[in-house]
Amino acid sequence: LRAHTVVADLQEAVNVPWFPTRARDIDEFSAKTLDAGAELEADHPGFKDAEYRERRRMIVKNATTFRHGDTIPRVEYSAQEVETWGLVYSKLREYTDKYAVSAYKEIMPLMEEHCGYAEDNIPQAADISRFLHQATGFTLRPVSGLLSARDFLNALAFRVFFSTQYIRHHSRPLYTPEPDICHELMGHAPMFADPDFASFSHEIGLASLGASDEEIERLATCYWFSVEFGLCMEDGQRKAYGAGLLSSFGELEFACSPDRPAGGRDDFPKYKPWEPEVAAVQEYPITTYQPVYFVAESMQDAKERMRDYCEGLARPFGVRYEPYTSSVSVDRAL
Ligand code: HBI
Ligand code: FE
Repeated sequence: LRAHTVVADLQEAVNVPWFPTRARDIDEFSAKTLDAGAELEADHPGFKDAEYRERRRMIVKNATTFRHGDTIPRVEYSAQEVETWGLVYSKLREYTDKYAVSAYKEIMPLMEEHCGYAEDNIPQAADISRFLHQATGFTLRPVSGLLSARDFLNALAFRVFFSTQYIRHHSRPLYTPEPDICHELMGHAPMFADPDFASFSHEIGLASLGASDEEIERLATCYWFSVEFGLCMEDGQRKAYGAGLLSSFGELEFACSPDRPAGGRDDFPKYKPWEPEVAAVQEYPITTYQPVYFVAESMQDAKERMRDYCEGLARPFGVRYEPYTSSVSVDRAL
């Protein structure tokens, strides 16, 4: 209650954008998708498939009615959906064995055991959410489409990760223009069971609360080069922890293949050490493989550098996370 009063005062005094201070405040913006959510662009592989579009509308209903604390409704996936999942799953299991960080490789068998991950079964968000909550306090929350970067990052401050429940179109099993369950559940979910990665993501979330539009842009770019496309050294080799890599075997190999000559070639990526202040302003394409990757020394080092960057941000107030109540308290003095 006190945090709420302080936030209202702050907004009036210094023009700080509204931000959630309790996990249940996420209900206020969880349905504010940028596109129509269930509607598809003309170049989407499922655009002309009326049955696919109806299926998407059904599935995203879960997201629009969901309230904080609810159990995520189960989706009964069709044989065709399971087949698409199976194709992606078997391919990615093979490549992540080679190129994923060890945390991912240790967590994945646990998710097969406890969350129903299998080639012939699509795991349920409800089971994954329960598993993650026990591991690091993270939970999943269903979402119907893309949110603004601010809203999406704000949820991370409460250890909440927005996750779609629909799958890509069966005509292009190895391609998707947007997040789908293959990306969320194979790419993102396992990493949230890792304590250092969870804290890393939480730091970005806390820094995004009430941040300026410019700072949101920089934090979203840090997110891109870490949570989506981050690499980390292990035993002298580059391994992937970013979900954009872990859910794309083609780019995973492109980014982590060990035979990249020093000095590089134009068609090979460039590698830079993970420094959030550098990553925050690095340009990037969204429709091709990344020309630049940032490589952390370890997940712990990535987290500490992210925390240092966030501590250096100028905000006219401080926030502190209160784990017992999943809320943030706001201090005026800074
Ligand atoms: N919304 N549902 C959803 N999923 C994302 O991965 C996502 C988003 N909105 C914004 C966003 N990602 C990016 O801007 C991140 O860099 C924050
Ligand atoms: Fe993602």
